Amino acid sequence: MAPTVILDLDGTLINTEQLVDEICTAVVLEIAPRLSPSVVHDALERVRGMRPLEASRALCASLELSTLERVTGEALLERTSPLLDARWREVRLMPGARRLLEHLRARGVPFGLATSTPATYLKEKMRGHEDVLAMMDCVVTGCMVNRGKPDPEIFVAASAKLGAEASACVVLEDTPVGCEAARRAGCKTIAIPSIRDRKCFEAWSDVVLHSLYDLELEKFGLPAFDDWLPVGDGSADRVLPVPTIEMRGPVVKGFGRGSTQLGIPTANLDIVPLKHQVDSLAPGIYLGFASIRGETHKMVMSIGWNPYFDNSKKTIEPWLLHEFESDFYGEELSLVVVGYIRPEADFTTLEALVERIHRDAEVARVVLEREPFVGKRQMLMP
Ligand code: ADP
Ligand code: RBF
Ligand code: MG
Repeated sequence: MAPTVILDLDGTLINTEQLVDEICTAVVLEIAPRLSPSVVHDALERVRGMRPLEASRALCASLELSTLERVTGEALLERTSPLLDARWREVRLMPGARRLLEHLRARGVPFGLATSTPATYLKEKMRGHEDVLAMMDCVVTGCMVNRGKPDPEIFVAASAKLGAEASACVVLEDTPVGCEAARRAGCKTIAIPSIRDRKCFEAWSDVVLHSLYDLELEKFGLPAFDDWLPVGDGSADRVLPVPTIEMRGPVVKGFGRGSTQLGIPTANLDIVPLKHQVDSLAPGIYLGFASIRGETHKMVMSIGWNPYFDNSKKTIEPWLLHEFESDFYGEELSLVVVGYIRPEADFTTLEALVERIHRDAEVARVVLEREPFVGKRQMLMP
Protein backbone atom coordinates (compact mmCIF):
# COMPACT_ATOMS: atom_id res chain seq x y z
CA MET A 1 0.00 0.00 0.00
CA ALA A 2 1.36 3.45 -0.96
CA PRO A 3 2.34 5.45 2.10
CA THR A 4 0.14 8.25 3.36
CA VAL A 5 1.14 11.20 5.55
CA ILE A 6 -0.63 12.54 8.65
CA LEU A 7 0.49 15.89 10.02
CA ASP A 8 0.13 17.55 13.36
CA LEU A 9 -0.56 21.30 13.12
CA ASP A 10 0.76 23.38 16.04
CA GLY A 11 4.54 23.34 16.27
CA THR A 12 4.78 21.07 13.21
CA LEU A 13 3.20 23.08 10.37
CA ILE A 14 2.56 26.40 12.12
CA ASN A 15 4.65 28.27 14.65
CA THR A 16 2.20 28.69 17.54
CA GLU A 17 4.35 27.42 20.38
CA GLN A 18 6.15 30.67 21.28
CA LEU A 19 2.89 32.59 21.31
CA VAL A 20 1.16 30.00 23.49
CA ASP A 21 4.15 30.00 25.85
CA GLU A 22 4.22 33.79 26.06
CA ILE A 23 0.50 34.18 26.83
CA CYS A 24 0.16 31.20 29.15
CA THR A 25 3.28 32.14 31.11
CA ALA A 26 2.00 35.70 31.60
CA VAL A 27 -1.42 34.52 32.80
CA VAL A 28 -0.01 31.81 35.10
CA LEU A 29 2.46 34.25 36.67
CA GLU A 30 -0.37 36.71 37.29
CA ILE A 31 -2.29 33.95 39.08
CA ALA A 32 0.74 32.55 40.90
CA PRO A 33 3.57 35.07 41.30
CA ARG A 34 5.28 32.48 43.54
CA LEU A 35 6.32 30.57 40.40
CA SER A 36 9.41 31.26 38.30
CA PRO A 37 9.08 31.69 34.50
CA SER A 38 11.35 28.71 33.91
CA VAL A 39 9.20 26.40 36.05
CA VAL A 40 6.12 27.54 34.10
CA HIS A 41 7.96 27.06 30.81
CA ASP A 42 8.93 23.47 31.70
CA ALA A 43 5.37 22.68 32.77
CA LEU A 44 4.05 24.12 29.49
CA GLU A 45 6.43 21.94 27.50
CA ARG A 46 5.05 18.85 29.22
CA VAL A 47 1.44 19.59 28.18
CA ARG A 48 2.23 20.52 24.56
CA GLY A 49 0.20 18.65 22.01
CA MET A 50 -2.82 18.06 24.27
CA ARG A 51 -6.27 19.49 23.59
CA PRO A 52 -6.69 22.97 25.16
CA LEU A 53 -8.85 21.98 28.14
CA GLU A 54 -6.80 18.88 28.90
CA ALA A 55 -3.59 20.89 28.62
CA SER A 56 -5.00 23.60 30.88
CA ARG A 57 -6.10 21.05 33.50
CA ALA A 58 -2.77 19.22 33.39
CA LEU A 59 -0.95 22.54 33.78
CA CYS A 60 -3.06 23.50 36.81
CA ALA A 61 -2.38 20.12 38.37
CA SER A 62 1.37 20.14 37.79
CA LEU A 63 1.82 23.73 39.06
CA GLU A 64 -0.64 23.14 41.93
CA LEU A 65 -2.78 26.07 40.78
CA SER A 66 -5.92 24.10 41.70
CA THR A 67 -4.84 23.47 45.29
CA LEU A 68 -2.86 26.61 46.13
CA GLU A 69 -4.62 29.31 44.07
CA ARG A 70 -8.00 27.59 43.67
CA VAL A 71 -7.91 28.02 39.90
CA THR A 72 -9.39 25.26 37.71
CA GLY A 73 -8.33 24.24 34.22
CA GLU A 74 -11.60 25.71 32.91
CA ALA A 75 -10.92 29.06 34.60
CA LEU A 76 -7.35 29.21 33.32
CA LEU A 77 -8.52 28.46 29.77
CA GLU A 78 -11.15 31.20 30.05
CA ARG A 79 -8.37 33.68 30.72
CA THR A 80 -5.86 32.49 28.10
CA SER A 81 -8.32 31.85 25.23
CA PRO A 82 -9.37 35.43 24.45
CA LEU A 83 -5.75 36.60 24.62
CA LEU A 84 -4.71 33.91 22.17
CA ASP A 85 -7.71 34.49 19.89
CA ALA A 86 -6.64 38.11 19.55
CA ARG A 87 -3.20 37.06 18.34
CA TRP A 88 -3.54 33.88 16.23
CA ARG A 89 -3.21 36.03 13.12
CA GLU A 90 0.48 36.55 13.97
CA VAL A 91 1.16 32.86 13.49
CA ARG A 92 3.36 31.84 10.58
CA LEU A 93 4.10 28.59 8.80
CA MET A 94 7.07 26.59 10.04
CA PRO A 95 10.16 26.72 7.80
CA GLY A 96 9.84 24.00 5.18
CA ALA A 97 6.10 23.38 5.75
CA ARG A 98 4.91 24.73 2.42
CA ARG A 99 7.74 22.99 0.56
CA LEU A 100 6.76 19.66 2.13
CA LEU A 101 3.05 19.94 1.35
CA GLU A 102 3.64 21.11 -2.21
CA HIS A 103 6.06 18.24 -2.77
CA LEU A 104 3.59 15.65 -1.45
CA ARG A 105 0.80 17.08 -3.54
CA ALA A 106 2.92 17.14 -6.71
CA ARG A 107 3.82 13.49 -6.15
CA GLY A 108 0.24 12.42 -5.48
CA VAL A 109 0.84 11.38 -1.86
CA PRO A 110 -2.38 11.71 0.16
CA PHE A 111 -2.03 13.69 3.40
CA GLY A 112 -4.25 14.89 6.22
CA LEU A 113 -4.24 16.85 9.43
CA ALA A 114 -4.70 15.38 12.93
CA THR A 115 -4.77 18.30 15.32
CA SER A 116 -5.74 18.68 18.99
CA THR A 117 -6.99 22.15 18.07
CA PRO A 118 -10.79 22.34 18.14
CA ALA A 119 -12.45 23.34 14.85
CA THR A 120 -13.41 26.74 16.30
CA TYR A 121 -9.74 27.80 16.74
CA LEU A 122 -8.57 26.18 13.54
CA LYS A 123 -10.03 28.85 11.26
CA GLU A 124 -8.46 31.62 13.32
CA LYS A 125 -5.07 29.96 13.44
CA MET A 126 -5.06 29.33 9.69
CA ARG A 127 -6.18 32.83 8.70
CA GLY A 128 -3.86 33.86 5.90
CA HIS A 129 -2.87 30.20 5.34
CA GLU A 130 -6.25 28.98 4.08
CA ASP A 131 -4.61 27.44 1.01
CA VAL A 132 -2.59 25.15 3.27
CA LEU A 133 -5.72 23.92 4.98
CA ALA A 134 -7.42 23.46 1.61
CA MET A 135 -4.60 21.15 0.47
CA MET A 136 -5.45 18.57 3.15
CA ASP A 137 -7.24 15.39 2.04
CA CYS A 138 -8.77 15.18 5.51
CA VAL A 139 -8.85 17.20 8.71
CA VAL A 140 -9.49 15.61 12.11
CA THR A 141 -9.75 18.10 14.96
CA GLY A 142 -9.68 17.68 18.71
CA CYS A 143 -13.45 17.95 18.99
CA MET A 144 -14.01 15.02 16.61
CA VAL A 145 -12.55 12.42 18.98
CA ASN A 146 -13.51 11.17 22.44
CA ARG A 147 -9.98 11.04 23.78
CA GLY A 148 -7.15 13.42 22.86
CA LYS A 149 -3.45 12.71 22.32
CA PRO A 150 -1.64 10.70 23.77
CA ASP A 151 -4.61 8.44 23.07
CA PRO A 152 -4.21 6.97 19.55
CA GLU A 153 -7.85 7.70 18.57
CA ILE A 154 -7.12 10.80 16.46
CA PHE A 155 -4.55 9.00 14.28
CA VAL A 156 -6.76 5.95 13.90
CA ALA A 157 -9.56 8.28 12.74
CA ALA A 158 -7.28 10.18 10.33
CA SER A 159 -5.92 7.02 8.72
CA ALA A 160 -9.47 5.67 8.29
CA LYS A 161 -10.55 8.93 6.63
CA LEU A 162 -7.57 8.73 4.30
CA GLY A 163 -8.52 5.13 3.47
CA ALA A 164 -5.17 3.83 4.67
CA GLU A 165 -4.02 1.23 7.19
CA ALA A 166 -2.42 2.95 10.18
CA SER A 167 0.75 0.97 9.47
CA ALA A 168 0.95 2.62 6.04
CA CYS A 169 0.76 6.11 7.56
CA VAL A 170 3.75 8.30 8.39
CA VAL A 171 3.01 10.84 11.13
CA LEU A 172 4.91 14.11 11.64
CA GLU A 173 4.73 15.41 15.20
CA ASP A 174 6.54 17.91 17.41
CA THR A 175 5.41 16.73 20.87
CA PRO A 176 5.96 13.61 23.00
CA VAL A 177 2.19 13.12 23.53
CA GLY A 178 1.65 13.34 19.77
CA CYS A 179 4.38 10.82 19.01
CA GLU A 180 3.03 8.47 21.67
CA ALA A 181 -0.46 8.69 20.14
CA ALA A 182 0.87 8.04 16.63
CA ARG A 183 3.02 5.10 17.66
CA ARG A 184 0.20 3.52 19.66
CA ALA A 185 -2.07 3.89 16.62
CA GLY A 186 0.46 1.79 14.71
CA CYS A 187 1.80 4.58 12.49
CA LYS A 188 5.43 5.31 11.61
CA THR A 189 6.44 8.39 13.57
CA ILE A 190 8.80 11.22 12.69
CA ALA A 191 9.51 13.59 15.60
CA ILE A 192 10.55 17.18 14.99
CA PRO A 193 10.67 18.35 18.60
CA SER A 194 9.52 21.86 19.44
CA ILE A 195 10.73 21.36 23.00
CA ARG A 196 14.31 21.18 24.22
CA ASP A 197 14.20 17.68 25.70
CA ARG A 198 14.85 15.40 22.72
CA LYS A 199 15.46 12.22 24.76
CA CYS A 200 11.78 11.81 25.66
CA PHE A 201 10.91 11.31 21.97
CA GLU A 202 13.06 8.27 21.47
CA ALA A 203 10.61 5.73 22.90
CA TRP A 204 7.83 6.79 20.54
CA SER A 205 9.54 7.83 17.31
CA ASP A 206 11.26 6.14 14.40
CA VAL A 207 13.50 9.18 13.93
CA VAL A 208 14.04 12.48 15.76
CA LEU A 209 14.89 15.40 13.44
CA HIS A 210 15.76 19.07 13.90
CA SER A 211 13.46 20.58 11.28
CA LEU A 212 11.34 19.85 8.24
CA TYR A 213 14.44 20.54 6.11
CA ASP A 214 15.96 17.32 7.42
CA LEU A 215 13.19 14.99 6.28
CA GLU A 216 14.45 12.05 4.26
CA LEU A 217 11.12 10.90 2.93
CA GLU A 218 12.61 8.04 0.94
CA LYS A 219 13.48 6.31 4.23
CA PHE A 220 9.72 5.97 4.78
CA GLY A 221 8.86 4.76 1.30
CA LEU A 222 7.79 8.25 0.19
CA PRO A 223 9.12 10.12 -2.88
CA ALA A 224 12.39 11.94 -2.09
CA PHE A 225 12.67 15.72 -2.34
CA ASP A 226 14.38 16.72 -5.57
CA ASP A 227 15.40 20.31 -4.74
CA TRP A 228 18.70 19.57 -2.94
CA LEU A 229 21.67 20.65 -5.09
CA PRO A 230 24.76 18.44 -5.08
CA VAL A 231 28.08 20.18 -4.47
CA GLY A 232 29.77 17.72 -6.83
CA ASP A 233 33.37 16.53 -7.16
CA GLY A 234 32.55 13.24 -5.50
CA SER A 235 31.55 14.86 -2.21
CA ALA A 236 28.35 13.84 -0.51
CA ASP A 237 27.66 17.47 0.46
CA ARG A 238 24.54 19.17 -0.79
CA VAL A 239 22.72 22.47 -0.36
CA LEU A 240 19.04 23.26 -0.18
CA PRO A 241 17.96 26.61 -1.66
CA VAL A 242 15.62 28.33 0.81
CA PRO A 243 13.41 31.40 0.45
CA THR A 244 15.84 34.34 0.66
CA ILE A 245 15.98 36.04 4.06
CA GLU A 246 17.62 39.42 4.65
CA MET A 247 18.86 40.58 8.03
CA ARG A 248 20.79 43.60 9.17
CA GLY A 249 21.97 45.11 12.40
CA PRO A 250 25.01 46.19 14.39
CA VAL A 251 27.53 43.47 15.26
CA VAL A 252 27.25 42.57 18.94
CA LYS A 253 29.48 40.72 21.40
CA GLY A 254 28.94 36.95 21.44
CA PHE A 255 30.26 34.39 23.90
CA GLY A 256 33.82 35.49 23.11
CA ARG A 257 35.05 32.07 22.06
CA GLY A 258 34.72 31.99 18.25
CA SER A 259 38.23 33.26 17.47
CA THR A 260 39.90 32.12 20.67
CA GLN A 261 38.57 28.57 21.02
CA LEU A 262 37.78 27.66 17.42
CA GLY A 263 39.88 30.04 15.33
CA ILE A 264 36.59 30.89 13.63
CA PRO A 265 35.36 34.41 14.39
CA THR A 266 31.59 34.86 14.09
CA ALA A 267 30.03 38.31 13.90
CA ASN A 268 26.92 37.92 16.06
CA LEU A 269 23.73 39.89 15.47
CA ASP A 270 21.17 40.62 18.18
CA ILE A 271 18.26 38.25 17.53
CA VAL A 272 15.58 40.24 19.36
CA PRO A 273 14.83 42.76 16.56
CA LEU A 274 15.23 39.98 13.96
CA LYS A 275 12.58 37.66 15.41
CA HIS A 276 10.57 37.34 12.17
CA GLN A 277 13.63 36.55 10.08
CA VAL A 278 14.92 34.05 12.65
CA ASP A 279 11.53 32.32 12.82
CA SER A 280 11.60 31.96 9.03
CA LEU A 281 14.72 29.83 9.29
CA ALA A 282 14.88 26.50 11.09
CA PRO A 283 17.84 26.20 13.46
CA GLY A 284 20.78 25.01 11.39
CA ILE A 285 23.78 25.92 9.26
CA TYR A 286 23.22 28.22 6.28
CA LEU A 287 25.16 30.03 3.58
CA GLY A 288 24.79 33.36 1.87
CA PHE A 289 26.40 36.76 1.49
CA ALA A 290 27.39 39.40 4.03
CA SER A 291 28.06 43.05 3.49
CA ILE A 292 30.19 45.19 5.82
CA ARG A 293 32.22 48.37 5.29
CA GLY A 294 30.80 48.67 1.77
CA GLU A 295 32.04 45.26 0.60
CA THR A 296 30.21 41.97 0.05
CA HIS A 297 31.69 38.61 1.06
CA LYS A 298 30.56 35.00 1.10
CA MET A 299 29.54 33.68 4.50
CA VAL A 300 28.44 30.58 6.39
CA MET A 301 26.39 30.92 9.51
CA SER A 302 24.80 29.03 12.33
CA ILE A 303 21.39 29.90 13.70
CA GLY A 304 20.43 28.10 16.84
CA TRP A 305 21.61 26.82 20.17
CA ASN A 306 25.09 25.47 19.33
CA PRO A 307 24.58 22.02 20.89
CA TYR A 308 28.31 21.53 21.38
CA PHE A 309 28.27 24.38 23.88
CA ASP A 310 24.68 23.70 25.00
CA ASN A 311 23.71 27.37 24.89
CA SER A 312 20.31 28.26 26.30
CA LYS A 313 20.10 31.35 24.11
CA LYS A 314 19.58 31.23 20.36
CA THR A 315 22.29 33.02 18.36
CA ILE A 316 22.91 34.19 14.79
CA GLU A 317 26.58 33.70 14.00
CA PRO A 318 27.94 34.42 10.51
CA TRP A 319 31.57 33.64 9.68
CA LEU A 320 32.57 35.94 6.82
CA LEU A 321 34.90 34.15 4.40
CA HIS A 322 37.39 37.01 4.25
CA GLU A 323 40.43 38.13 6.27
CA PHE A 324 39.82 41.43 8.07
CA GLU A 325 42.47 43.80 9.42
CA SER A 326 40.42 44.67 12.51
CA ASP A 327 37.27 43.80 14.46
CA PHE A 328 33.97 45.42 13.47
CA TYR A 329 31.92 45.40 16.65
CA GLY A 330 29.09 47.95 16.52
CA GLU A 331 29.33 48.33 12.74
CA GLU A 332 26.31 47.68 10.51
CA LEU A 333 26.29 44.17 8.99
CA SER A 334 23.82 43.06 6.29
CA LEU A 335 23.17 39.42 5.50
CA VAL A 336 21.29 37.56 2.83
CA VAL A 337 20.68 33.91 3.60
CA VAL A 338 20.11 31.77 0.49
CA GLY A 339 20.74 28.11 1.28
CA TYR A 340 20.61 25.50 4.02
CA ILE A 341 23.50 23.09 4.56
CA ARG A 342 22.73 20.91 7.59
CA PRO A 343 21.28 20.80 11.10
CA GLU A 344 23.33 21.90 14.07
CA ALA A 345 25.21 18.92 15.36
CA ASP A 346 26.81 17.91 18.60
CA PHE A 347 30.43 16.80 18.29
CA THR A 348 32.54 14.74 20.64
CA THR A 349 35.61 16.95 20.15
CA LEU A 350 36.29 20.59 19.40
CA GLU A 351 38.51 19.49 16.48
CA ALA A 352 35.58 17.66 14.88
CA LEU A 353 33.40 20.79 15.21
CA VAL A 354 36.12 23.00 13.69
CA GLU A 355 36.74 20.56 10.84
CA ARG A 356 33.03 20.45 10.06
CA ILE A 357 32.72 24.24 10.03
CA HIS A 358 35.66 24.44 7.59
CA ARG A 359 33.87 21.93 5.36
CA ASP A 360 30.73 24.13 5.50
CA ALA A 361 32.90 27.07 4.39
CA GLU A 362 34.28 25.04 1.47
CA VAL A 363 30.74 24.16 0.40
CA ALA A 364 29.84 27.86 0.52
CA ARG A 365 32.91 28.96 -1.47
CA VAL A 366 31.95 26.54 -4.26
CA VAL A 367 28.18 26.81 -4.51
CA LEU A 368 27.90 30.58 -3.99
CA GLU A 369 29.60 30.94 -7.40
CA ARG A 370 26.64 29.17 -8.99
CA GLU A 371 22.98 29.82 -9.69
CA PRO A 372 20.53 30.08 -8.06
CA PHE A 373 22.79 31.57 -5.38
CA VAL A 374 25.27 33.84 -7.17
CA GLY A 375 22.50 36.12 -8.45
CA LYS A 376 21.43 36.87 -4.87
CA ARG A 377 24.75 38.62 -4.17
CA GLN A 378 23.49 41.83 -5.68
CA MET A 379 20.70 42.06 -3.11
CA LEU A 380 23.39 43.50 -0.84
CA MET A 381 24.73 46.10 -3.28
CA PRO A 382 24.10 49.64 -2.03
P1 ADP B 1 32.15 37.10 19.79
O1 ADP B 1 31.90 35.94 20.67
O2 ADP B 1 32.09 38.41 20.46
O3 ADP B 1 31.28 37.04 18.55
P2 ADP B 1 34.32 36.08 18.18
O4 ADP B 1 35.56 35.47 18.74
O5 ADP B 1 33.34 35.19 17.51
O6 ADP B 1 33.67 36.92 19.33
O7 ADP B 1 34.81 37.19 17.19
C1 ADP B 1 33.87 37.86 16.43
C2 ADP B 1 34.34 39.23 15.97
O8 ADP B 1 35.52 39.10 15.17
C3 ADP B 1 33.31 39.86 15.09
O9 ADP B 1 32.37 40.58 15.83
C4 ADP B 1 34.14 40.77 14.20
O10 ADP B 1 34.28 42.05 14.80
C5 ADP B 1 35.52 40.10 14.15
N1 ADP B 1 35.84 39.40 12.90
C6 ADP B 1 37.05 39.46 12.31
N2 ADP B 1 37.07 38.71 11.19
C7 ADP B 1 35.84 38.15 11.06
C8 ADP B 1 35.26 37.27 10.09
N3 ADP B 1 35.94 36.82 9.04
N4 ADP B 1 33.96 36.90 10.28
C9 ADP B 1 33.27 37.32 11.35
N5 ADP B 1 33.78 38.16 12.29
C10 ADP B 1 35.05 38.58 12.17
N1 RBF C 1 28.00 24.82 16.90
C1 RBF C 1 27.57 23.60 17.25
O1 RBF C 1 27.44 23.32 18.43
N2 RBF C 1 27.27 22.66 16.30
C2 RBF C 1 27.41 22.91 14.98
O2 RBF C 1 27.13 22.03 14.17
C3 RBF C 1 27.91 24.19 14.58
N3 RBF C 1 28.09 24.50 13.27
C4 RBF C 1 28.52 25.74 12.90
C5 RBF C 1 28.69 26.06 11.57
C6 RBF C 1 29.12 27.32 11.15
C7 RBF C 1 29.26 27.61 9.70
C8 RBF C 1 29.43 28.29 12.14
C9 RBF C 1 29.90 29.66 11.74
C10 RBF C 1 29.27 27.99 13.48
C11 RBF C 1 28.83 26.72 13.89
N4 RBF C 1 28.66 26.37 15.22
C12 RBF C 1 28.18 25.13 15.60
C13 RBF C 1 28.71 27.44 16.22
C14 RBF C 1 29.97 27.54 16.95
O3 RBF C 1 29.80 26.67 18.04
C15 RBF C 1 29.99 28.99 17.40
O4 RBF C 1 30.42 29.77 16.36
C16 RBF C 1 30.82 29.13 18.64
O5 RBF C 1 29.95 28.76 19.65
C17 RBF C 1 31.32 30.54 18.86
O6 RBF C 1 30.35 31.36 19.42
MG1 MG D 1 30.96 35.25 17.54
